[in-house]
Order: sequence, then structure tokens, then C-alpha cells
Amino acid sequence: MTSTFETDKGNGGETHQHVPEKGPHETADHLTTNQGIRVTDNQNSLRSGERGPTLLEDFVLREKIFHFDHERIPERIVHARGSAAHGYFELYESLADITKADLFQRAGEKTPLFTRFSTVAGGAGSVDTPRDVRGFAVKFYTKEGNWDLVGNNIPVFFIQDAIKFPDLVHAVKMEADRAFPQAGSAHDTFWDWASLMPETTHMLMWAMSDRTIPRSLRMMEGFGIHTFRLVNAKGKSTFVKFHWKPKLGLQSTVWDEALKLQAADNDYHRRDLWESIHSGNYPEWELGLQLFDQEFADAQPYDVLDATKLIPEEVIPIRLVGRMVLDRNPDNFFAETEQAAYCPANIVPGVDFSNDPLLQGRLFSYLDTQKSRLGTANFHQLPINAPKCPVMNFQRDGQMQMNVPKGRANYEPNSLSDHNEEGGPRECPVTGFSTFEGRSEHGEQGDKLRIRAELFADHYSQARLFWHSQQPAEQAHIASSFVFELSKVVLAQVPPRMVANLRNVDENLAKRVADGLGIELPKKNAAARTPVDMAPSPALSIHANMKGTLVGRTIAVLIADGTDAAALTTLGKSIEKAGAKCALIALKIGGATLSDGKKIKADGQLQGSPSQLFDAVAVLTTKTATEKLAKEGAAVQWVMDAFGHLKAIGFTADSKALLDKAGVTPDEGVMDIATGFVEAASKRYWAREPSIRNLA
Ligand code: HDD
Repeated sequence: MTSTFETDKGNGGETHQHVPEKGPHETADHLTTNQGIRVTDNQNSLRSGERGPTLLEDFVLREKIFHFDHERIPERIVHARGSAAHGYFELYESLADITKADLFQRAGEKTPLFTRFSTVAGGAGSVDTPRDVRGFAVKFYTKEGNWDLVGNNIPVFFIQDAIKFPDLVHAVKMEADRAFPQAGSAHDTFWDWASLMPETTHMLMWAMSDRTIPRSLRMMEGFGIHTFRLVNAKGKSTFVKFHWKPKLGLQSTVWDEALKLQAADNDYHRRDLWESIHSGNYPEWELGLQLFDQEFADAQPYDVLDATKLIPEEVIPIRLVGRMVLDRNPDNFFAETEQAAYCPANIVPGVDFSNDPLLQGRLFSYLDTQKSRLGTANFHQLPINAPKCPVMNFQRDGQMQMNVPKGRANYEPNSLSDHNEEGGPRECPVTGFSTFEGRSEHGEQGDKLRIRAELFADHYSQARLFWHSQQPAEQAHIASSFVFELSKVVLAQVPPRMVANLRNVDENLAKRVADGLGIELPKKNAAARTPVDMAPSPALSIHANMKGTLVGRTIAVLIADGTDAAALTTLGKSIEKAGAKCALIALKIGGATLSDGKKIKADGQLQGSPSQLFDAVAVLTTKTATEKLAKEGAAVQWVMDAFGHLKAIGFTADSKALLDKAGVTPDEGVMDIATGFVEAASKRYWAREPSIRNLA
């Protein structure tokens, strides 16, 4: 298609569009080269004679191959695998009392945004469901410029100081010499490094929890992590931590399910996000603020500038101030999702940084990395990155300059405007961004020192808080994840060193992990600062915050020839009434002929649609069909896995034989379809787990 580039009106205050002039015979679907020359034949290169050599002269071929050869750009050094969507932020109430940021002034006002979710360790082509932290980056296109809130789905981070980031990333990504494992932390170098860095302990607890194996990008929280500032028109600053709360509630998979999802669908999360938006089920999150002042900060047993610490919601409640709705899929993955360049340094008047040393380092890294990734200092002109407000300055030139600035003035101050010529833009002393003038009385200024503040040395109190805020099933998952990951570590010195650290978190946890590894409980690692006990925070538990809802979920129904048409209609209606999608699975994608003689198409073929793709399953087959399915490995596995993944299973008297074959023993999540299956489907059955799997 025609390569038409348009610069956004926001760039340089200039509008400069290349619109191909229409030739006399031109229609919109003319195939052309990048120079606009119409192409007669896109199937055959130019050759000398019918069977002769291809000619160098063939500019159509050369240009096409040249462009193809250069299609790839360096992937992100971290967060390479991502999926994104357009949407908007809608403000509930004016926040003018705490911030002058324009997007927070008028209740009901919508600000466009682009949100990208990502895994951290894997490459761009890696799977969606490894055990990994998820990035949660939001670019708000405000009227006063772009504000990027570049967060994760975990409210704390592995390290306290940006100087450690390259070590963290080198340790966690595939190992330098062998280039494996891809997209996972279960290997020597990560645990070698982490076990030597006690400050990672709190985040490790989160990473080993089910937070890192989310069911859907739509069902996870987001966090700005650092303490930021909001500044109002009078110059008053309030500290803030940003939260995103998913409307669909929190939900994760279980580990065995996450592993099997990697085989069932590499793109499980990407597809889920894309399909839900495509079908009009727009995912939503509420933006929450934790607001506090210096007096509160000074009174805490942790430092609010330390990114390995959180503020429990029970201590500072979250004020929900607006919602983000993602309502449009990107038109082009590369142009938008891949070229999106987020940067925590992109803030607007009314928002400001804190002295968090991790944040301060990030302020450098992102702008810098975009140059090596996108190849030019002009990447801000790409449509996905361009602000939706005027951009006017004296920055000029550089590779891929898309704007055509006019006039002589490319410096400032100048007096050209005084002489009736274009003098260019001027400073904005009142409306411009002015850095909050923080006072230095809290040790925020002074001699140049390579040290950390005293409270940063407490590496265990909040790890312990997290552990004690989890429900028993969640604790078992955390302990088991440590066992799984450390069992993959070959370096003998590493697992005991990690367990020695865990003894500072909780003796019971450490003992369970040591038992699970089959090693002696090592001597406790000396803590740099004695941990304190904090009141448990139920807000940190996923299980305590799951919504008993089927909205946004999918229930699969296994059908076969002869399936009762009326029963299927009743079941399908009640699934849809509960807000879920009903997926029909059959031996053949062509579907099945129901009891009423009508053929119904399937949504998935059984062998390609294992039950880990669904939130609950039901088997609605005749006795004869069930007997046949009981000899089909994929059908038996389908039910067995649903049971193992703690899902509800619906059956009928005729289909129960399949469950028997799969070794499914009825419990409160396994029931006749007619006796409350759809209601039961909104839950996972944690109590079942100890009967089917040994957890640490
Ligand atoms: Fe980072 C990307 C989140 C610490 C350096 N980071 C990146 C992305 C997310 C985060 C979500 C992907 C954005 C996108 O979708 O394009 N990073 C975080 C969070 C951190 C954090 C929540 C701690 C609270 N990051 C961090 C540090 C450094 C970086 C301390 C370096 C000093 N991060 C980068 C980077 C990346 C990046 C190398 C890679 C690609 C990119 O920026 O655009 O600059």
C-alpha cells in the first residue's frame, strides 16, 4: 500500500503532510513503491529471458527486499514481550485541591491513553505465561503534554538503587554463555545474585506468589511503585503512590496450569486482551491514590523513598479517583505497541518526582534506551509517542526529522519576532513545569555520599508482612514456587543461602522450603537490621480480593453428536447471563449434530483446546458419546486438568463416566450441571489442592 507519512499536528507546532497527489487513473488501492511509482507485477522479478538471471535494475524487487531486511528493530532490553491497547482515563472528581495537573481538574473529563502490558525477562517472541513480573505502562496524552506512569503489577521492586539494575537484568535474563532459559527466573544466575542481595527478599515473595502467573492482563493490579508528589496551584506538595484496581477483580492461574498454558497458547494473554476489546468487553481499571504527607512518612518504620517497601492500604486507604477503559486495539502492532516509548521522566505540571534513588536512575535510562531502540532522537514524533498538544521548541534536525520547521529562528533568546519575523516560542513562567522546591531538612541534601539511608537496611519486615497477609493456600504456593525455582539451581551454594535469608522472613516458610528441597535448614543469615512485625494487610492477598464473578471469563462445554439441544441452550443462556463466554468444544471443529438433528459449529477442536484455556468446564454428552470420549486421551486429560487446576466441573448422569475415567472425585466444585454449576464456576476450589498435589 501507499507509504504515506503524516506528522502529528503536535510535532513542532507545524503541520506538514505528504499526501500523494492523485494521478488521473489513481485509485486508493494502487500498489506502489515507496517512491510512489505504481507497480505492475508483484509476483515476478525482472529477469533476462524467461529462465535467465534476475536483473540488478529491478528497483521494485530491490526496494521491497531492502525494506524487508530492515523491518526489525532492537527489542526492549527488558519488557520485550508486550501487548497494548488504546483507551481513555475518566476522572471521577476534581483533584484541584491536591494537584494542578490538567487531567485531574474536571470531573467526567476523558484523557486519551495508550497502555502496554509486558513480561520482563523473555524476548519479544517468548510466551505470555511464564512466572514473571508484568509491566503495566500507561501513557496519558494530556492537554499539557504526555505523562507516562510506567509501573508493574507488583507494588515493590527488587532493588533500591538504579545502579543495581543492570546486575538484576543480567542475572535474570537467559544466561550469558548458553542463552537459556528464556523468560524465567528458575536458573543459577538469578538465584545466585538474588540470594546475595537481601534487599530483593520482599519482591521475591511477590514474585514467588501467584501474582506472577495472572489469569489475564485484565485481572491484575498495577502500581506506580515509587513515591511521587502531587503539587497544587499554591505549590503545596502531597506524596502519592499510584494504584490500578481491575474492575474484574484479581485472578491468577495455578502453576501447573501456567506451565500447560505455555504449550496450549503462547499468546494466551495477548489473545485474551485483543479478543475482549474486539468483542466490546472493554477492560477497566480504577486509578487509586494513596496520599500522605511528610509527617506520616517520617513516622513509618520504613522509608517511603525505598522502592522495596509499600504502604499498606489499611494504613493509608486508597482513594479511587477515576477509571481507565481500554476500548481500541492497535491498528498496527509494530507502529504502535512496538514503537511506543515510555519514560518515567515524562511528567506534567502538578506531578513531580521524589528522591527515590531507583526512580532517579530510571529518569535517565528510558530516554537513553529509546535512542538505541528506535534509532533517532526524533522518536517522539512517531504517532504513538507524539503528544496531542502543540510541541514547540528550537530542537532541530537529527535522523528521520519528520517536521519542516519554518523561519530563521532556531535559537533563543532572539529578537526576530520584534522585527516582524517568526521568532519562535517563548518560555512559560506561569504555566510551565516547575520542579517542586523540596526542603532539605530530611537529609535530602548534603555532602556527596555513596550510602543509603538507614531505614533502607530493613529487608525483611515487609517480606514478613506479605507472608503473614496470605491465606494458607497462597502460602503453600509461595513455598512451593521457591522449591520449584531453587530445584532448578545447579550451584550447590545457592539454595541454602536463599533459605538462610528466608529464615528472617518466617521460620515456617524457610523450613518448608528446605524440606521441599530436601536440604538441611541452614544457619540463619544475619539481618542488617532487625525486622519488625507489621499488622497483616488482607489487601495483599489475591484470594481475599477475588470477585465471585464470571464476567470476562470463559466456560467451555464439551459436546458431541447427540448432545441434548435443550439442555445446551439452557446452559449456554445461563453462562451468558452470568457475563461469561460459552465456548463449545467438540472432537471436530465442524461441530456436532444435537438431539434435535441440528448441527452446531464448535468454537474449538478438543485436541487443540485443552481445559487450561477456560475458567470452568462442563461435559454435556450422551452415554454413547461419553463412552467414545473415555477412550480419547485429550478428553480424559481435559477433565483431569480442569480438576487439577481447581476449576468447577459440570457433568450429567450420562457424562459422568468421563470424570470417573479421569479420576475426578466429586467435591463442592464438581456437580451435576443442573444443580448450580454456573454459580459454582466463578470460584476455584483451593481445598481440593492438597488431595491432588504435594505442596511445600
Ligand atoms: Fe524499567 C522498560 C517498569 C526499573 C530501565 N520498565 C520498562 C517497562 C516497564 C518498566 C513497564 C516497559 C515499558 C514499555 O511497555 O515499553 N522498570 C519498571 C518498574 C521499575 C523499573 C516498575 C521499578 C520500579 N527500569 C527500572 C530501572 C531501570 C529501568 C531501575 C534502569 C536504571 N526499563 C528500563 C529500560 C526499559 C524499561 C531499559 C527497557 C525498554 C524501555 O525502557 O523502553 O530503560
